[in-house]
Amino acid sequence: MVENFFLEDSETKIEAEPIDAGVLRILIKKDKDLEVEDRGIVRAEKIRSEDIERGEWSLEGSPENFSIVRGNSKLANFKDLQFSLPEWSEPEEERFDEWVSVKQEVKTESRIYGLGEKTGHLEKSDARYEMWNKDPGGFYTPKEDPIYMSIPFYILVASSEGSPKEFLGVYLDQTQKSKFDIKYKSGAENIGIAANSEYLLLYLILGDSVRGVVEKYTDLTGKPLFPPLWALGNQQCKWGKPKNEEEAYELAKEFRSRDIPCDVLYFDIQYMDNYKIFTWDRECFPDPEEMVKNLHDMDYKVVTIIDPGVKVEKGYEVFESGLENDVFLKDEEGEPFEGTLWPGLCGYPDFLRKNVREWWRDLHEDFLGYGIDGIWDDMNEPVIWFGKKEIKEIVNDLMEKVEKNEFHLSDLVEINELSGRTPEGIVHENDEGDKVSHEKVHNAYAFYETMSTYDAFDKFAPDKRPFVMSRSGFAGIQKYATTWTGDNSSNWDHMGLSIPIILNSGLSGLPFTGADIGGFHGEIEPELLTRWIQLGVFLPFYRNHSAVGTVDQEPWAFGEKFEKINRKYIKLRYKLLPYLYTLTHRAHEKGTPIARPLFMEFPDDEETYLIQDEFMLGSSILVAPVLEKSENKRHVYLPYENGEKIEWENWWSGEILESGHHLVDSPLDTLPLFLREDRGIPMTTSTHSTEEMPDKLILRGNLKDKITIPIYYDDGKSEKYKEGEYFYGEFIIQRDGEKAEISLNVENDGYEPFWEEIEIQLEREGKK
Ligand code: MIG
Repeated sequence: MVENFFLEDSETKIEAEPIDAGVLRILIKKDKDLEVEDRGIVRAEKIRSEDIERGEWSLEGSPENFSIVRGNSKLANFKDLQFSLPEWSEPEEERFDEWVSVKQEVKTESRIYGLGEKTGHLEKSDARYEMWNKDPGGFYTPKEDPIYMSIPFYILVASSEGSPKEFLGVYLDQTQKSKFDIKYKSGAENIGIAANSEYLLLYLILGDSVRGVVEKYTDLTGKPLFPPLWALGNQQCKWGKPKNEEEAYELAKEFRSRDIPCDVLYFDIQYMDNYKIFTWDRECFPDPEEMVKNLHDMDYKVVTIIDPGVKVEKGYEVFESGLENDVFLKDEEGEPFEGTLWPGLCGYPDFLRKNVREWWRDLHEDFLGYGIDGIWDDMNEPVIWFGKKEIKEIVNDLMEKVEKNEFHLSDLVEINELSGRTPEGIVHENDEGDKVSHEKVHNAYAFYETMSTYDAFDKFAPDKRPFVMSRSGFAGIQKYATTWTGDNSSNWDHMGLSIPIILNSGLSGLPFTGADIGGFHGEIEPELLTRWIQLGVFLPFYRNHSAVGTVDQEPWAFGEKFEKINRKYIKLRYKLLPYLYTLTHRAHEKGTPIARPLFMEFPDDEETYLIQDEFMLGSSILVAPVLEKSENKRHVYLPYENGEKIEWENWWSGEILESGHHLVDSPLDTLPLFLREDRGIPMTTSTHSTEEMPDKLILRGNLKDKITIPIYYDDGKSEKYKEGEYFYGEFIIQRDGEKAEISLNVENDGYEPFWEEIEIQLEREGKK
């Protein structure tokens, strides 16, 4: 039987509870009798095992300075516990008045990863990070913090001479504003952790590898959803396009006539009637049901955007039923809070409450009923440009200043800065009827929203695998939604930045993430678009998207020369689908990232730990995208495995390169790509969309001795895989002198695989 154990002094108490052999829950609280509010993020009850020996773990020291010990080894050391804003923090707004903080002592040479969707480097040291979901207002700088999403989870990799590396995950299970100082202002040997709260609730996660820690973390916060196969295809989006039904068909036809595979068309806010959610602009889209049907007939899927703000308007059905069901957030006087978003003044649903989530779920009945395939939940940080009361105050204030002749231009600058800052005095109500300030719930707003959007599929499209995409999020959102990195920019820096963000998201439980390919904000150059498409092919989620008013960036936008290369790479994406799908299924089952930092696959190779311009897709392919303009040769590092040199195969030439540094050719039509020694991937030929599966399986491998190639396959669109209707097997390719022997171990044959023919590609040394 598990028992809790604790440390205390006259004021403070630290309670520890082993959840399973590798997970310890630690609660640090000022007031001993304090009850912690459960926000429903962690599913400890799911993994809590009964036969944990408490004897393995102990707490040593005093509440101000304590260590966590297991067996004979000290796993973590925490010190300087204080119940105030720590000295390493920036000053705070008054409303965030109560703080608790602690420092985890770490070795200066230790490395820290994760922290979800954060800008900056792959390795997170030497910086501070804030967890407060925020739309940075249309675009962000490569150092912007915070941005849309908060995942208060990091992975520490510690190494000391002569002893094996240690891996530790630390998750702060609190949705309040929090802060992390990674070996920066808190000192080179510390990680500062602070929360706007009167307690700290931490989970320590042990693993013998980065992969192990991530997988455990997703035991705790939930396994990622399994997207339908089409969501791995090419997805086309642009704000403002298609602006009407005809344009949608034109776009759909254009991909086909240009022989560029495409699976999904997105409808951004232009489809709505005056930005009223769950409506259509009937002049431009007279019969959306018919349009969706027609697009389905052309083998496209349709995803529509939904914002959280419900326009305050008499007679507007969604608003009226919202009032009737009392779903909106309130102000301190208990009146519905009103704030501005695209339609003007809006009410915001209080997703914290179950009945509100059910109300939201039910709003999807029509859309899902007539076949819409995916829902894109945007602006759910939530964005509130201004509260109604704020607007009144600002206007009065300005009027007064103008009358008194005290108006300065800087007053307008100040207003601009106020825009998008979460207004004060917003109140939620929980299922028990208690009031909860928005400050405590803010970071999880999108989490609760997507929980409900996800449920809509169960109810109104039970035959479909849910597809929900969300901009904001919190730890655990992976159960309900896929995410993207928001409003990036069309420049080379942002393309490079997308790699560390996506890799760290994967290490934080979000394996299925992408950035707007081509960049959202600003005008793209042809060469950058091509390089970005090449990169996007190897990242989990592939969507081309850009802002209204920017130059078009479809794959054909810049003429034949570029289109040809773009086509080749998008087709390569489709050829890789069996591999991508197998990886995506694994991510769903285990939480294992799809795109991986090199060190995850080559933990013994010290050089890999800071590399952020290369990554592994699964464990077989190393991707070294070109991230600089006019770079016809690229420096590439090919890792060592277990301290040994291995042989990497250049994907394009078949040439064998040994572990180490190389300069490789990278003309515009070449993204440097390498197959790892004794690894392989399942591939196929390309088709126009995932609706049509080819009948050929291609096994491509870099064979030295023996390769194992797993492959997962199912209908790609339903939930039947849960009842065993899937195929899973492993091909084994074994060298036997000059020959290779191939066998297949089928583990589950609940679904007919797509191939009728298998082609084996094992050529090396340019013999392709
Ligand atoms: O205020 O719906 O990040 O992808 O195109 C901007 C319009 C609102 C922000 C999203 C972006 C989307 C845009 N939205």
